[in-house]
Amino acid sequence: MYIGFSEAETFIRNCKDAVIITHRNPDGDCTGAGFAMKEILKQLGIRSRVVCHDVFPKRYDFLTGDAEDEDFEPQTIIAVDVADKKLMGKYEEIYGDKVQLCIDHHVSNRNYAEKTLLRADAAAACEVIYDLAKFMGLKLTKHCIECLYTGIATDSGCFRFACTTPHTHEVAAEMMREYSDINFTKINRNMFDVKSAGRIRLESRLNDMIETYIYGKLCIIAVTKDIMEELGVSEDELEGFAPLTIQYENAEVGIFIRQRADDYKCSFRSADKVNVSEICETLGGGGHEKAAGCNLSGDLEDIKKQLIAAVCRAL
Ligand SMILES: [Mn+2]
Repeated sequence: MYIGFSEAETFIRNCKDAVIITHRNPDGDCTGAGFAMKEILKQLGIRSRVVCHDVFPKRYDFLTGDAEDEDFEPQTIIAVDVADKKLMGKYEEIYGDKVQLCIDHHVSNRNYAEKTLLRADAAAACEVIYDLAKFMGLKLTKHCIECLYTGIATDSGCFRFACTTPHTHEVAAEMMREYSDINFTKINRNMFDVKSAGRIRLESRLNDMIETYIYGKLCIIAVTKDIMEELGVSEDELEGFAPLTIQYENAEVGIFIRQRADDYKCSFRSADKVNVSEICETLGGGGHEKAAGCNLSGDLEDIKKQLIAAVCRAL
């Protein structure tokens, strides 16, 4: 059931001992949303812990903090930025059918939770949480704002992607005005400019690996386990490279493929007109109009053929 802010507020104020679930392959938005939510609940005197199928990447250490989680039997299950319970990974089995409140911004949200606060026009789940906290009249902590700002900045590609609305800028402006002691420039530098030596080497290697199809309208980069091993990079270091696939001036669609234990994760990007969420839905995935994904298993060359055919149909 879809709910609005006031019902979400009632739920949050009355919940206790919460588990907050984020999606696998955590990005800045689900990490920020999870830990902002934890901070908000703490402010309300409610215990919670944030869980994720994967380990949160090191660059989000400033959001996750190092406080030990309290041990409690959860009474409340909340999901943030999780469009589909499948994205919970190992937590799907435990909590997948028990989510009481989902806060999300994906058009493709599967409505798997008892109550869903969905704002498909928000640039990030963090933008929804900020609006909700404002609605609730809460004065957020500095750390909470750092979490929320990071989620909005990362999901909007530093306020460049089409999901960025006037309201997104207004939220960021409000944050900067009211929390002048936060180093927003540093957050953006760390999220967008700072790279490990391995990542820099990887980026140049990935640029060399761009394959073009359909008269250059489709660009694919496929990273196999062998290449990861050769470059000495871990899987979480491959986050955020999908935009490389739409750098070419003629590119309409880009697909960044990475090999995982038993399948290939395919991240789609649209340069302008093509709705990649629709393409991904035909392949069992989903996401946003301009950024979506799906997971395919089998032989890499066969997968590429399947992807090229799907993009061809959409062009
Ligand atoms: Mn998000």
